[in-house]
Amino acid sequence: MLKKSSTDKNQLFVDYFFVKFGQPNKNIYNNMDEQQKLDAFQAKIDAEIKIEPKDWMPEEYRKHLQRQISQHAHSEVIGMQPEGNWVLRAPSLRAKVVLLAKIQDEAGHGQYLYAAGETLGKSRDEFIEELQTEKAKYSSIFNYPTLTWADMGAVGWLVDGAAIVNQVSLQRTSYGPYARAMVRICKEESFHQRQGYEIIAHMAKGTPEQKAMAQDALNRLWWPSLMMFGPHDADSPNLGNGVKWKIKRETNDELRQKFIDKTVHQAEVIGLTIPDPDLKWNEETGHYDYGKIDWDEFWNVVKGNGPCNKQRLEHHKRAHNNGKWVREAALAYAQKQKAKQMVA
Ligand code: BYC
Repeated sequence: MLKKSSTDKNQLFVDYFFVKFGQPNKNIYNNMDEQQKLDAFQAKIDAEIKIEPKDWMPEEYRKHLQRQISQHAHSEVIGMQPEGNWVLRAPSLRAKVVLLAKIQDEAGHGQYLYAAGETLGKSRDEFIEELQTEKAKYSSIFNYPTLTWADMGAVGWLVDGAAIVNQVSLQRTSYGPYARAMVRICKEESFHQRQGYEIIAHMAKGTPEQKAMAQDALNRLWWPSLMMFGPHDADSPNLGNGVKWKIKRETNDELRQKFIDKTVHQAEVIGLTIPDPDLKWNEETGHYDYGKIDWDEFWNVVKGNGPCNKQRLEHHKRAHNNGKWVREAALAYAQKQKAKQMVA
């Protein structure tokens, strides 16, 4: 099939409007009533034309994205903490350098995502305030402790592995700045996944004690990794709008299934066992069947009662307060430069 170029897609949109409203594309929203605007917006989404910051968009679409993008950004930043815990205890200089580089990448992901979120008309300060006052969420997975070096392997392999599955799909999300941020993030995430898999594979081939540590990390982090994809589709209140507006290209359950199907084989290759007695290949569906996820545990963690929720937020607040002078200095410097340019 021939791929439609963006010009073709734009033409499709314009054609649609001539047929439906008999008006040209320029300033198309100006003379429309609310329902026509919504129809026009949906037609654009259906024609696979990206929505850009200055385009008209329904308030609900804007809010949906502010919520999702900021929560994604918070996850990247809070997600640095469980790994930061191991920088000083990495078992070799190489391991330390690689881990440090990975954690710095996560900070960068947070930056791209906050910047993408800000294009929707909310400031970074507001997003951070929502995180610190627990109005905004971040991924449940980061509320579990990282107890051994094997956890650094399991985080990269499973947590970044799950994140990639979701984020590859988000590269095609309908909001331009979010989709573009995902392209770069995905490239970096695949390095993260490989560094984690290398650690866990190395330990799985090591002494019996090392192999036991690798299995223990898998046992503790497997189920929380499956929870990263969110509740089952039937219990996902944001799914309807997410799919209609092509913010979400695949559902929580579809992505979770993709992750399971590809990860089971990776565990087999290194001789580890997925901690799920109900895991079984299903010839008919062409997928693995899996056991029941403990949704009580999930909601308990999401509501702030996981093993590390309090610790993670307190650390974020402390670091944010300690960095206040840096933000003030950067702002003063920028203002000074701007004043100089005005004089010149
Ligand atoms: N944890 O209607 P649903 C990384 C909430 S970081 C906490 O299905 P939606 C990394 C959900 O927000 C990558 N909360 O929602 C970094 C909603 O509550 P609100 C993180 C969760 O949005 C450092 C409610 O439950 N990736 O890779 O359609 C080191 C109902 O859910 C969770 C992203 O953030 C959860 N797991 O779907 C290493 C991806 N799941 O907001 C690695 C971007 C659900 O209505 N986000 N909730 O109060 C998404 O793709 C979607 O937002 C989700 C949820 C799939 C997470």
